[in-house]
Amino acid sequence: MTPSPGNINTWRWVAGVVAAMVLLGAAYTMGRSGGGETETSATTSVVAGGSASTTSAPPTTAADTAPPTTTTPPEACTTTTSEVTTTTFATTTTEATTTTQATTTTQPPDVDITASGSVTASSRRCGNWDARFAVDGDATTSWASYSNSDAASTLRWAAVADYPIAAIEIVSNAAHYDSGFRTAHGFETVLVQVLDGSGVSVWEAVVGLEGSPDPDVTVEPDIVGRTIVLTFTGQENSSTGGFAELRVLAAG
Ligand SMILES: [Ca+2]
Repeated sequence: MTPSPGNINTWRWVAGVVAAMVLLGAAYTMGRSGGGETETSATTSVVAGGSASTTSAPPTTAADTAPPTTTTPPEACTTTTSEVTTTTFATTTTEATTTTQATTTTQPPDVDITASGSVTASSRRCGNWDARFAVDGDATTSWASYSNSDAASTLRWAAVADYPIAAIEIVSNAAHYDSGFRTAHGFETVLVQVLDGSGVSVWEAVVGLEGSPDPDVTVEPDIVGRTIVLTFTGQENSSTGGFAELRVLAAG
């Protein structure tokens, strides 16, 4: 049988309906199987005149949804420190610095050379009054002249070699053992001379012997000599006069 045009249209309509149903079924199946993803578009508002970029928020993770962590507050510090430091400084510094600078230029002492010479006198009184009593080291004995009061009396000390004559001392009769000879038995002046080896005077001095007893005399020729001559004038007694000791000192 030949289909009529009316039947043909009917069949076309039915076929279209069936096709549509098939497509709908297929589409439903795809949606159920998860083959499609649902996209969520973020809404972006663009203000007129401006620009904006959109960054999708990262997917939420489990950590982001973890409950808040409970933090234990720190404990109070109860540390007790007991440090008693006792430092005793008992430093005693005693500085007893004594600096003694006694710079003394000590010259050697003079040397008594009286015994190195021999003595002679222009005259002598009888008894224990000769010239050696003027160099015996005893102030209680004396040499005494035997002469007129207006004459000069001499006593000579002579060595056999030259000496650096540092000092010459003359000791009076003040300590004589005979108290009657201690006064009024001296002289008024004495000339002290130092002679060299040839007998020439190289040093001399006149010393006054005022008073009675006579004063002790010290002269310091500080010269080299060999002989010493003492010349006394102004005898206090009419017939005699003298002195106790002659000391000759040489430089050390
Ligand atoms: Ca004497």
